[in-house]
Amino acid sequence: MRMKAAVLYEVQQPMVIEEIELDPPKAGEVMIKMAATGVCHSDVHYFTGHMPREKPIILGHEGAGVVTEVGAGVTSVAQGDHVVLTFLPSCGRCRWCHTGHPNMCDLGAKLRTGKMLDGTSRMRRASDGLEINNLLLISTYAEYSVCPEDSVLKVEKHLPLEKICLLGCGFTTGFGAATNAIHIRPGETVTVVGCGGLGLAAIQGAKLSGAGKIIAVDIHEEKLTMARKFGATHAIQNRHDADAIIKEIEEITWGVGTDYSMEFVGADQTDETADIAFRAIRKGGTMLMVGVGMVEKKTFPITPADLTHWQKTVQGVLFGDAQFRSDIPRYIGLYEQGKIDLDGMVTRELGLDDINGAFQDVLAGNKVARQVIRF
Ligand code: CXF
Ligand code: ZN
Repeated sequence: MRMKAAVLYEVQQPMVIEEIELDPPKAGEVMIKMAATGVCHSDVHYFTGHMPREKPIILGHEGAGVVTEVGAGVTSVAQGDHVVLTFLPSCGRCRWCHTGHPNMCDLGAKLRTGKMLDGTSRMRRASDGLEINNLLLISTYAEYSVCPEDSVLKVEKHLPLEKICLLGCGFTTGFGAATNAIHIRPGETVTVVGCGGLGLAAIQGAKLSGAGKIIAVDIHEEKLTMARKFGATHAIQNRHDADAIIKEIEEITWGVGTDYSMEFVGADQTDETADIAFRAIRKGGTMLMVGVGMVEKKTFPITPADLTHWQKTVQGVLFGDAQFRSDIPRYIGLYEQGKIDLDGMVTRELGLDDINGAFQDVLAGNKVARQVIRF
């Protein structure tokens, strides 16, 4: 079948909206008519080349839609079902899926190829048959996605797909970091460095866990305003003076530092923001590294003594350490009770044709929490 999609041919060049020929799902795959997809900073890292990928490629890695067709052997969804698409499939059979960490599923090793799990592609340029790579098996910047059954989760039909699409990456990554990877006790203190979509979700997680002080740090004043709205008790503008920021955090925490910190920047400022997050925590505290960006650059600015003398822990977290088949339903429950705010995270809705402008707005950094493309 034919569909419209946004194709990236070269880094930092506008994506081209064009006709793509999409093959039907093979065994274990499903076809989804996309309803909505979020613009995540990781997509922008693929666009800028900070996270290299084979091109041409259709980006987009969080979404929601309706199943239109299923391949042989598919059992968990059927035509007409509503689903959330996630960027990390879970096979349910590997060691990691079996030990409570489907976010580390062995299928992750196959996500970089741009091909489906059988090594072939389902997408070709309609005009000449040129093969198009997929992103993380789901390529959601397209009217339809053919992806593995293992990448989708059935959800109830009354839910707004243009909001719950955030559960496929951004919200779950941030909220899960704050609520799965660490266990904040009521009254404990947290520093959140980087207050885009992920950071704001983490602030919601920290608040719901009963954190006593949630200190938001960001370059942009607008992001700090949003951070306060989602539960930050303190906001510090990052004017590239780490010493001043740490001094302020010490003042807020009676000279102790926070129990936890989370770093959500992961871009070319990581050496600065990781330094802030690391120094923000108290003796024996835990820092979570969640942001990704300059994946090939070594930026982590600490010495062994920084760890040992203060007995600090630094932990990486992927996809919020989430078990998406049980965590996403939990988050939906919290959303329906009004305990988490997905609606407020969506700062703007747009069409697929607006995608290049949406990426520029992410790069500008100050305007948006999450932009959602509706089909
Ligand atoms: C990332 C994590 C690394 C792979 C791409 C997606 N998470 C959030 O965007
Ligand atoms: Zn993402």
